[in-house]
Amino acid sequence: TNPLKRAADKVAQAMQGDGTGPEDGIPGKPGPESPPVAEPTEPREPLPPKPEQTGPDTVSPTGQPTGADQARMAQSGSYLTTAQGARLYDTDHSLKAGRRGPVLLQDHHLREKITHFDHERIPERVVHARGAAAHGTFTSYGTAATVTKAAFLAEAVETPVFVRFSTVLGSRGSADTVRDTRGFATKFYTSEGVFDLVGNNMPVFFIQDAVKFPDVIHAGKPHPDREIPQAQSAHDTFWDFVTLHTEATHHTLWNMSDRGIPRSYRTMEGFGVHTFRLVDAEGNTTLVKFHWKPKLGVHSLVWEEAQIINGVDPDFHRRDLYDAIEAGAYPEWELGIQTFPDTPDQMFEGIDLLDPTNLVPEELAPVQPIGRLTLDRNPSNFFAEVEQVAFHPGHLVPGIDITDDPLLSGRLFSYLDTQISRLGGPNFAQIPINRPHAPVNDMLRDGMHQTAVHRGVAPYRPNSLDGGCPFTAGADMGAYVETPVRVPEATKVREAPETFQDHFSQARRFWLSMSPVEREHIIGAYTFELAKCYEQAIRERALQVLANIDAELCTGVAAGLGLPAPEPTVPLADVAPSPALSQLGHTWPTEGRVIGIITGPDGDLDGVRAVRQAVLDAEMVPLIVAPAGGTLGSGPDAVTVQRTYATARSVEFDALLLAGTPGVGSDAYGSRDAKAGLPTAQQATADPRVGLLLGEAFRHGKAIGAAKAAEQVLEAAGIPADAPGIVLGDSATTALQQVTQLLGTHRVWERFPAAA
Ligand code: HDE
Repeated sequence: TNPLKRAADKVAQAMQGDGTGPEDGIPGKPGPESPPVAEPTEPREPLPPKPEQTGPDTVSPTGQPTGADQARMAQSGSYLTTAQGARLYDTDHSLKAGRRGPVLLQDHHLREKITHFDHERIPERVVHARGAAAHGTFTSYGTAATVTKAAFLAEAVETPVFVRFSTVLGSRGSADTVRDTRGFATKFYTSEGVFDLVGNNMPVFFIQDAVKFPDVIHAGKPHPDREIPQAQSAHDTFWDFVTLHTEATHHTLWNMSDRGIPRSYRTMEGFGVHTFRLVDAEGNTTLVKFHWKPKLGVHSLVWEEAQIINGVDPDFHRRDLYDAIEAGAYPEWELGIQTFPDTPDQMFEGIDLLDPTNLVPEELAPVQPIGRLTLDRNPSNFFAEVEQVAFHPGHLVPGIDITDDPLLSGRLFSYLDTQISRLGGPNFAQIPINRPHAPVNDMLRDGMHQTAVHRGVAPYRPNSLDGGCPFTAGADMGAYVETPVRVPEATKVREAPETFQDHFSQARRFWLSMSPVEREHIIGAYTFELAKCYEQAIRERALQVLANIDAELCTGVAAGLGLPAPEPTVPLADVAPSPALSQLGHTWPTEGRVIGIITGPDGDLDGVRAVRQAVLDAEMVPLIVAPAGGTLGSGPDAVTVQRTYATARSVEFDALLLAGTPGVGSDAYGSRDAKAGLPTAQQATADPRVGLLLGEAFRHGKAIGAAKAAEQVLEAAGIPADAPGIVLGDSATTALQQVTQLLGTHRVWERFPAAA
């Protein structure tokens, strides 16, 4: 018997649609004694590739359209093949000498499959390894056209973008809601080539000179001996470094503030950090700092919430971004610039613009909006897009230039270099997600993973054999021409400018700009992190740094550590607060916020339905929490339960509603016989998990709405009905309106002790 022949016959049979299933003797199929295997055997027409499977690019590295090629690469055919395109009849069994015999080395499919699998992983990013990303569009207002000739910033130009958010310290599989800086990197596929704005969610950096980057990262990463802790700054090496290297003081303070634990990527600001130089068509230059302002406002978690989420849902931010986009709640930011005259000293109001540990208060230089970013499409393949995207601060377009910020200079080297080991060679710009949408016509050739088939014989200039092509363009033809900035006559030194020596006044300004609750959170964060250090000397040194920022901060942390608060060693700077730095005191849109609707086994279904609809009408996300899964009620009006008491945790909700109150009144909440069906709130009272849900939400400053009669449930959870942010209405639906208003300020801030 020829197994191959029989397999081929089998497939032919299946194609005729007899559908009898596997037979005895087909290699890899069970024998007659085995039960039939339920496995599809009938090939069907391939599904058409999903639109997003065609990838974001429109041209190949050689300028050829790539659509057809990409569709070919999508997994969409009916027959499984090898990488060489040979059809396979079995992928479940190795080729063996007899059923119980040794596996044969000649099994190419086995070797190809395993070899490829063995090499599926690439090195993760040395920093910013953990991230999530989305596609979208940037639409410019044209307001920057007065200061830059960049084509994508002219009026009403739409530019496709890909944005990747990330943490810095953790590895690829680490949790999202750790205390850390977040990356906010945007790739603009402009008509003049790719522009990357590789920023963070904090406007300042730990170091002033790129040569220190390995130091700060080695200090922040897990200890080299035991490789712990993961994705944390709460350990000795980090605090050892940032207390010895006091230029890190300002950034560290940002990390210890609520900015270090964002509620969502959608509620983060982004900053270009460095000062950049914009150039207009006449060659006039303006210094700028880039800002991303989220439409939903800047919101953070509270520390306990962040820690719980790390266990309950380590993918919290990734999931949030993906879900929001799938739900059509497209995240939006406005891009803005602060502009400064390009003076020879590159100072503004006494602030050195080349020092990346400095920010310029918005009160001194307002952020002027120049365009809007909307993220509206999730990646279709995480590896191909999110993992392989390669950003670089040196990917610039005409009209945007760099300054001599020494941190930026080092980055210009690093980002190109790192891709060579991460993406396996110099041709990473040919990977679909990295391909410019502008035509590419370079003379770069060969190398690992070259996928272009270059034509012509003269990849050099000057040449006559290719007719002198390609030609270089002038600035009037859109070439990137560096701005002829004067470099002062100087002597080679390894030294920083005098103005880089002030390490505390900007930190003090940030501290003074915080509201009492935000200060309380900062004190809590420093106390937590330093208490996790083993070395007493490091704690003491950290207190000395804090004393040089502010006495209240220092004494607060010292009290928590049980140590004396030292006196400052530098005069405290006389700086004015910048109210724009505080996250409190504003009202924001609430769309996309998540409302937990808690109900009992026999909750008033109409009430639940009504409040669910009201939440949807308010463009928020209702999640029904019930004792068990499935649906509430039956038939077409049944309400799907999204979370059970066992799977719900307060941290995934922005506010809670106690819903389903049949026959509001004492009867509904107390005296009815359990067997007759417990009303909603009675069940809630009885279940400690609901008590925990309410207690946590209360502690974390979340609005809680309920029908008046649910007061007892709140009481049982230890929540006074007259506490701030507790809304009692005739029904949960009536309470919702006020709950939404409270959500506009993100949290019920009065509940935090500092506000009392
Ligand atoms: Fe980065 N940084 N960085 N960084 N950085 C990287 O590049 C580096 C700095 C930032 O989502 C790496 O492709 C040096 C500041 C983001 O793919 C690497 C210095 C800011 C991302 C690198 C800095 C950033 C990175 C690792 C000091 C905010 C993630 C993988 C001079 C303005 C991009 C990679 C993504 C990634 C080097 C400082 C932001 C090693 C040497 C300041 C958002 O090249």
